[in-house]
Amino acid sequence: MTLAFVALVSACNPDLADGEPSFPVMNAQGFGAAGSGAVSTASSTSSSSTTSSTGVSSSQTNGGSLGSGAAGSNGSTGTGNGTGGAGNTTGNGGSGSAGAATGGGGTTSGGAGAGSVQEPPPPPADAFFADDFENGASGTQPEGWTRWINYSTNASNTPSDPQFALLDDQDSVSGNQSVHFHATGNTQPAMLTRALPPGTNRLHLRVFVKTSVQQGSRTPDNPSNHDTLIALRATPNDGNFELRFGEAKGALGFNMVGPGRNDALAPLPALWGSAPLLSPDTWHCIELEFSNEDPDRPEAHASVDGQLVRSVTSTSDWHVPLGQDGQRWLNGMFNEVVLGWQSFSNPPANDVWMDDLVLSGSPIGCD
Ligand SMILES: [Ca+2]
Repeated sequence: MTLAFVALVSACNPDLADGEPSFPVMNAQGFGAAGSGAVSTASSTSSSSTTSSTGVSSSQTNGGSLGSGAAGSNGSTGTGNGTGGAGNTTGNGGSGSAGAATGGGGTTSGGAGAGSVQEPPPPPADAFFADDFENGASGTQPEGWTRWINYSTNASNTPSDPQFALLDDQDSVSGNQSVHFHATGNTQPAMLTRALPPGTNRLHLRVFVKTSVQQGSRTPDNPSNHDTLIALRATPNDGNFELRFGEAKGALGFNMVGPGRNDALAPLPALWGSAPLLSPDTWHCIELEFSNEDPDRPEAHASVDGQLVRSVTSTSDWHVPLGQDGQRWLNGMFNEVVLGWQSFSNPPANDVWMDDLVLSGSPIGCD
């Protein structure tokens, strides 16, 4: 809570294979200091009847006791039909609600920029896993997860390690804790993995993420190519067969490795370095959807704070041609879900916090 470049450069550091070590609408959840209200916009769908106004949260601070919604404008005559914007959490927020209605100009009122933390919505009925990272003591590995740190499920995982993935009571969306991923070493992963139910071919994932390093809208450096926050993995304890979401050449996007996947990136080069982005040090709601119900038409979609930021629905959405085994690029990927941080960019170090993960067969939502 993301230009044009040379098209066929290697997706990764040419000296490093990926698998080789050497290497809530805006739902920021804030805690602490007061946040600022967001601006709501009002639009008229016709000149005579309906006014709708949708609150859009803008940037937020980390904290918020009380955000106030700003006034919308330009309500027109007619029936107010506004949608209350989410003043979720943090100090963000407010938003506009109803274009009011009578006779003359409609009005838009600032919505609730409530200072209290808004808990995420309950998981949908077909959710099969949720973790608010409240179980276990701060500084310990979350229960039910396997670590994948320094390319090993057996690596040390303590607060003094250069890479760790541990519960943290210093920040959270829900409750008092989140999971904190810390990485300092080049290309070294600080990650947790968890098996998916056998037979999964559609996955919706919702998680709140705060990253110290901005993701998206960054000029790709050399060898900057991709950073992973969330992934699907084909084989336990193997980072060489994955579909990843994070940053790809300075833009929010996907990267994949494995047979015929060719370290492909999405978006295409024309969008490398472009927005949207994950602003740093801010909680963002990330929603991913992966569908392989028709293996000939796999799809991956990513949304941030309720806005779709990237879709891959065709092999031509990848920046390089795929091999034969890559044509059905989601085949075999639904064995594990991976959370954390791994960077093939420069600098690679980062601190990432995540909270309120839900895995489901249907959309989950942010607020
Ligand atoms: Ca929590």
